[in-house]
Amino acid sequence: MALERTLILIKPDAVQRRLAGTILSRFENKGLKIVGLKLMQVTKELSAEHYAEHVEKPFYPLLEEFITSGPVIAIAAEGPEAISVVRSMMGSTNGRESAPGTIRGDFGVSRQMNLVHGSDGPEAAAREIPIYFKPEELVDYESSLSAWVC
Ligand code: RTP
Ligand code: MG
Repeated sequence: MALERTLILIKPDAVQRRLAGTILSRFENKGLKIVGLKLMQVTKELSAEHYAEHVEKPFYPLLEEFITSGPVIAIAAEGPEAISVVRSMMGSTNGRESAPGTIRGDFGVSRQMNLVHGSDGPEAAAREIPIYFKPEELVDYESSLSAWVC
């Protein structure tokens, strides 16, 4: 059981829809530990760095427009196999196809405005967390809950 860190973004649609607390609660209730958190505006440059794998794709201009359209909440979260745990809690990309019980399945019907991002593997997490957080913005602390949820 690997202790992992992953990057979560609460995307602009979720912030605008006042769903940020609801979404953050799901991750907290699951037992993940918040080690970094900030409200921030994604710039075009940051979007291109984060979504480097998609920059040449036909949907990228709309993705850029969406992800820069308002603030996001960036979260670095830690827990056992946190990367796959977060991905499964998010659901699949398109809200219409995403299973009920997942965040995207419960709160959205859009393929693009899908509320949340999560790193899709260990390499992505290692690349993405430093895009959003300086080392000193990640907080190491003991959590007694870990004894009960890990
Ligand atoms: P994410 O990277 O944001 O966690 O989402 P994902 O892995 O589920 O989906 P991905 O394929 O990486 O796509 C990144 C984001 O681009 C938007 N998108 N639009 N065809 C389209 O119009 C389209 N496809 C993807 C979504 O916002 C998606 O989350
Ligand atoms: Mg992705």
